[in-house]
Amino acid sequence: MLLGDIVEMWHRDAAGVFLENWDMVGILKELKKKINVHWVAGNHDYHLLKLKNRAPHYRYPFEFKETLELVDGDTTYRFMHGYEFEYGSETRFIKPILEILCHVMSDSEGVQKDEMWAYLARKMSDLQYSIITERGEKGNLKITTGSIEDRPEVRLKNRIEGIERLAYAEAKEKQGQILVFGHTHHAFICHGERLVNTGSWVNEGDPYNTYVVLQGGKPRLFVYGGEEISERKSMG
Ligand SMILES: [Mn+2]
Repeated sequence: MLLGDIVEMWHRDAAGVFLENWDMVGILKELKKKINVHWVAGNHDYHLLKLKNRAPHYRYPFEFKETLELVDGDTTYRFMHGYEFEYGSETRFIKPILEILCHVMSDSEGVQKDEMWAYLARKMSDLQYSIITERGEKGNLKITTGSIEDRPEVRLKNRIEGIERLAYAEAKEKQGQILVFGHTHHAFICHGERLVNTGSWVNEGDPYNTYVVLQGGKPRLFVYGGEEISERKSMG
């Protein structure tokens, strides 16, 4: 199960990023001969949802899903990337914007930001500036500003708790389900083991290179080539 943001389509030409990562695609295609490989799209590779297999005309090596449920005995594992928990009720408005960001094709002449990207990022930043307001602890109005250009660990730093709280509320709602998400780069399994974050393979998180094994209704979190993370996070 690949849980989204596998490739960065916001800052890169969509064809270029896959050419550059062709070895990864090859490895996944090989893996597909032995096991089922599922790919849930994230906010940075959102455009993949548009790639639908329509034989005999279009044949992609994977089906790309927005969410996916897999049943294992009495347990249903529900997979989603998790950007929905960042955007909350704004999710339906942000989706067309995610799609546009994937289309910017912004590595023209090998630079990270072309004019179109710079323009959109500025517009998006203005938009974020006006909508991200929240109440502080003591009822004080707190205005948090952020830019879509910030790297995830900067952009999400003060928001991870809120994202995790929304994800936990979602997980609690559905009995017999384990909700598995990513997006925040912050790996954990909650007390009661109803909510799991798989972490990331970008070397910014602590720990990173984490993965989750789901078997018999029980999630387990590991560092690749390292130990199992057996502590469980209190969600209040
Ligand atoms: Mn994401």
